[in-house]
This record gives sequence, structure tokens and C-alpha cells, in this order.
Amino acid sequence: MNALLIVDVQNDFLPGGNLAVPNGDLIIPVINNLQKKFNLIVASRDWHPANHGSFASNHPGRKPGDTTILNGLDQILWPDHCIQGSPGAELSSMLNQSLFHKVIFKGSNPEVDSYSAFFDNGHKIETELHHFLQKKGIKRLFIAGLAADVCVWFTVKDALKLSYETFLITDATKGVNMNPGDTENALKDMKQEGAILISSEQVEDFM
Ligand code: VGL
Ligand code: ZN
Repeated sequence: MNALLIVDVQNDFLPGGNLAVPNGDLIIPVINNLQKKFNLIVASRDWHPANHGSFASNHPGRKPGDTTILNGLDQILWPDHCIQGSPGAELSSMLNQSLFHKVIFKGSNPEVDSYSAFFDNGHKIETELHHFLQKKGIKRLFIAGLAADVCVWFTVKDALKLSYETFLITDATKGVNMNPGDTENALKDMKQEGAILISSEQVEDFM
């Protein structure tokens, strides 16, 4: 069985948002079209409390893009984003949500970031995602969304570790590129780890 996983297509990651992915909005019609090809669709949402440790604003004197150590883990500091209940945390109103079977919330613990839709960055706490997909008999996971060089990247890596046959839909993702070359590097890494990079038009060939 196949599933489509749509990562963090939330207002703060779209143009005009607090942590905007350049041209992030361009993937939304691609994703809406892709959804027609799947019987199981899951979305994730970044869902931070205002005191989240990944926000530069919670580290006096530090600015977005700086790095720090958060509970023993390397942490990039981000602008405030996806604060629980804020408009920036909403899924885009342009995204068709009527076909979603499940929405996974992540990043609620202020002490640890959670890029992957499967695990927190310390790999200590698991979301419901793997259990849900297993229950549904999913073997092949097609991944889309934002950002290619952060949450999509970590989600793809975890999917591979969990032994899903993992596809990244390259025209249905975009990177934030906090540092130049981040997206290129992430795509290269995903490929090297075993992800299959395909375009949305190739999806049926792999189902
Ligand atoms: C993300 C940075 C911080 C993402 C989430 O969804 O890619 N990026 N939090
Ligand atoms: Zn975040």
C-alpha cells in the first residue's frame, strides 16, 4: 500500500510567513493534484509553544540563523514560527485538506526540536505516524511539502530508517536555504541514503 505524506504546508513556511520558504506556494497546486492519486494521505504540522527552544527570541542576544546547543543537540535558531493556535501555524487555505486521513502534530516540547514527522530530533519520542502507517499496511511512502532541507529531509531519513520504500516528489517540495546550498546538500543526502527522487508525473510508475 502507498501513502502520501504532506509535511508542514503551513502559513509560516509560505511567502509572507515568519519562516518563508521562497516559492513555497508553488508546490500547493502540485500537491492538490497528487492527492487524487492516493488512497491514504497524512499531513504533518509544526506546532510549537511560544517558549520553544528553537526560537532565537527565547535566547537573549541570539538571532535567527545562529546555532546553539539545545539539551545536548546542535540547534539552528529560527524566527518564531508555527506557534500553537496562531494563523502562521494553520495549514494553507489553498491546500486541499478534505482528503486527509490523519494530521500529525510535532514540536510541542519546548526542550527539543522535531523536524521529522516520525521522531523528535533526539530520536527519543515517537509521533503516531509510524504506528498509523503500519496499521494501514503502508510499505511505500511518497513525501512532499516544506521545507526540503529541514523537515522533509529529516522525515525522509527516518522513513528510510523505518524501512519504508521512500520517494521524494521533487516538484512538490522546496527548501528554505538558511545557508546557501542547503537544499542541494539535503537532496544529495536523501538520494545517498536510498530515497528515490521522482517528479509528480512519475508517481504512477512507482505505485
Ligand atoms: C521547519 C524549520 C523549523 C520545517 C520547521 O517545517 O521545515 N523548518 N521548523
Ligand atoms: Zn519548527
